[in-house]
Amino acid sequence: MPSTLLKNFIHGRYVDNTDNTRFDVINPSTGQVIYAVESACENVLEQAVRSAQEGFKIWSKTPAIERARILHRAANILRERNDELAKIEVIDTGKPWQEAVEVDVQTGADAIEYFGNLCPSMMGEQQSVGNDFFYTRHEPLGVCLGIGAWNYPLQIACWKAAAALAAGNSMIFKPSEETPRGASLLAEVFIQAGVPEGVFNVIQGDGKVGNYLVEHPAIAKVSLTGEVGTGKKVMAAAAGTLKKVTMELGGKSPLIVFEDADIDEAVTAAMLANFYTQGEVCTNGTRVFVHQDCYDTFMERLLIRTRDNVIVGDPLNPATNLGALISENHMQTVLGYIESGKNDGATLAFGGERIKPDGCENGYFVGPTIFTHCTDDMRIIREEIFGPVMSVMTFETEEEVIQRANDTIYGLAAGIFCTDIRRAHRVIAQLEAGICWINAYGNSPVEMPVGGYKQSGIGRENGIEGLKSYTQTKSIYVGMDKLEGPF
Ligand code: TXE
Repeated sequence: MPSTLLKNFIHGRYVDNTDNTRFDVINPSTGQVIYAVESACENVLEQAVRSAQEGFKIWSKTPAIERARILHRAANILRERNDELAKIEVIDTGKPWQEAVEVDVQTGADAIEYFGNLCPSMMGEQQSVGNDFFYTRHEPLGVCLGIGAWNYPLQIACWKAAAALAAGNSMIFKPSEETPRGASLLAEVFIQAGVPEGVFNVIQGDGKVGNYLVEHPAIAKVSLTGEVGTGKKVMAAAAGTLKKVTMELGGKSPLIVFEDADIDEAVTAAMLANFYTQGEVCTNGTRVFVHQDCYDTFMERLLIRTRDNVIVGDPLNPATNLGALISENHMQTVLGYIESGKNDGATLAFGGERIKPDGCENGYFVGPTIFTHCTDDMRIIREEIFGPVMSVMTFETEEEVIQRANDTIYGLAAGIFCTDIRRAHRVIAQLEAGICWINAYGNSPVEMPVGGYKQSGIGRENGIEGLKSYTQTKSIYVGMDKLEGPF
């Protein structure tokens, strides 16, 4: 495949579109076009559906142990190609090499291995009812649609494909138009590992291309990772054919630091939850509530470590730990939020500027930014910024901070730092969030189901629950006595 033009991947090969629509992909750290992509036209989309239906017929009848074997091979190939694939993620997303080389490919491979392990464990139940009995079958759904966001392109494709394929489905995957390559490379790896043609197709394009398949009657389920607004559009479009949906959406999550917390760990968590992947992580703890009794110590250490330890630069430089935002538009959005924080009266305690690192002067970098003296009504407190912008507030009582933490339409994640174990479990049980951490932040092992409360999502990815979301249960009742009736 020439590196300058990426096409749609259908039935084991790259295919031409018939309307010549294309779009460019830009390296966020340089602002340069790196390759062009052919958008999927209607012909290509219908080809993808027919191919996925063919693939489903074969794959759903492939013994689970064989599906497991093939998925394990795919996981091993991903691990062998870790560095090559990580570099592609860095160039497409602008995220630091030091993250991608450790996280993006490995967490994708882990998911494929984990769901491969679960394959043969998928069993039905049986129960006697008098002389009769019933049993259940957990059957695949058919052709599923995965739609990815741009912050973890390969990982998101792996997380959706792993569960879908393990359950015996086929999947058509549309990556974000910002970061198309990772999913295509996964499709190549699956073919190399022995996944039959059509079981995992990759189509390219924007929301319109995605919407075509969301509305398509042959698609049984949609799994979206994206913004809340997109989730509402996709769910509405899916309603036309009553598709199953899994929605992994945005958040504005609280990170609560109690007065008995280990302050150094709490500072580490706050920096991870706001500056890792330059803040482009859905579960980020962007509302940092610090108890008034430890606020001064927390802020002193946070500012010193932000000044001394955050290195903004060329994402390919192993020393860089804060990379470029995904696009010029998104950089302007983040800078706009910073302006709104200042206009609303928050104190800009650190950063707030566009950065032009040596050699990356045309890249889309915003430095680590910290607001203090924020109030709950400010836009930077109510809306997802999806950039390296931390908003810090103080609180006095447990009841107060729980009420304020829950005062949001979102409910994706939450973190607590304290040493009083009773308080930790008492408070976390009252927080309206689906992914929670106590004295930790951001870890998301594939064994753990993840997903949001309230408007942050529907359903769960990963864990056994993630596998079940790609099956449907059939109950079969067997009459063992002569059937009688009143008619
Ligand atoms: O999302 P967008 P982005 C969230 C994160 C942030 C967002 C950033 O919180 O809100 O994702 O990613 C396609 N019909 N999460 O900007 O714009 C679009 O082409 C069908 C949460 O990419 O919503 C892209 O492929 N498809 C997550 C995808 O939707 C449509 C973790 C997402 O685009 C469409 C990571 C339409 N009408 C990021 N409109 C979690 N909770 O785990 C757009 N798309």
